[in-house]
Amino acid sequence: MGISELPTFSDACASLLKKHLTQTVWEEIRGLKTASGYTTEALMRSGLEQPDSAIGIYAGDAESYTLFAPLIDPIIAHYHGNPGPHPKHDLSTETLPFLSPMAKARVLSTRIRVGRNLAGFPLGPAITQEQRHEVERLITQALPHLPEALKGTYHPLSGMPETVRDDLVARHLLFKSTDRFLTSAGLMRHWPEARGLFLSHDERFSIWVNEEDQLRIIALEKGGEIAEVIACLTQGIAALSRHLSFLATKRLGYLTSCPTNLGTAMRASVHMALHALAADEATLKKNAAALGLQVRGIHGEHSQGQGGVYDISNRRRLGITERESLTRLIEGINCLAEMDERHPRP
Ligand code: ADP
Ligand code: DAR
Repeated sequence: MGISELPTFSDACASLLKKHLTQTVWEEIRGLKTASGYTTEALMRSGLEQPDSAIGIYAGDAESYTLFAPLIDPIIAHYHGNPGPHPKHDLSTETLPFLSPMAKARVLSTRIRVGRNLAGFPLGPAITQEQRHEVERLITQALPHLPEALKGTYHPLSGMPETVRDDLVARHLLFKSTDRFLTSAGLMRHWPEARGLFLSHDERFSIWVNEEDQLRIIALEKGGEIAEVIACLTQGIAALSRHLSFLATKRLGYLTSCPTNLGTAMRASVHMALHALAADEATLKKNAAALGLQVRGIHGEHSQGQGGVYDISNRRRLGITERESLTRLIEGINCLAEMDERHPRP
């Protein structure tokens, strides 16, 4: 039975769902359902069940982005800053700036990932058990076409010993198996069926299958050689794109289950030691936000910094090219390094 009245939120809730679900918007979207059966209630379930959500909604299919536009569009504009039509993708690295020596001395590792979802299927929150297995099959059929340098092994999550999974998560190579926001969104249904990790033999390239998005294509290296990491990622994306079709539109770029990942669906992050700025994490996050950066803990979203090391990444992904995102990230990292250098040590 769907929700009949405008949902109410606690005073402590600060989600974009709460901010943009006005009475007018509610009357425009209440009782709607997409062709794959995704309802208004399903769209909002994560934000209603997890009041500490920052965003609070997940799309269930491509149609969600048009049918529920009265609610999703203001959330997109709020998060991505009125992005306009998404520009042509640009993964070129020729004109990328360099990390300063101060920044390079602080950057421990670099990870760049993109989210992708297969055309012809709903997104994770609305996909059926059978469709999720079909997505896994199509992706694993494309893996042999990866170039020699990216060859590796696909590890299904089903049957993976706990100790192996824990080790891969600890080494930042595999997604966590519990996330209450994803659970509320229906993204953990039939877990761990049809979920898995492709890992190249040198562990520089990996693909997460059927986590928050159907693919997270990832390149990860020690140090701060951002151009090398994006080159590795681009090689992998190009090979997969020759065998798989991805959900995308002119307006929103690559479609993803969470609206924060639309557009490039790229999050480029460095693990950065900021021993002086770590003394005041709230100020660090404010300064990073002013530079268009997001601060996460060393185990990603909803985790803590450790020993002054944080995950610093680009915040925006829509209405901006990959090259522009990387340029702003590098410039922002250089600024943070300078602030950390100048800041009195605790
Ligand atoms: P996503 O990047 O897919 O949005 P998370 O923020 O949860 O998801 O990060 C996923 C994993 O990637 C976490 O284990 C996190 O520690 C790891 N990670 C992110 N950036 C880096 C980095 N620069 N170096 C090493 N591991 C990283
Ligand atoms: N936890 C959800 C999603 C925020 C963005 N992170 C994603 N998509 N992993 C929230 O609404 O806070």
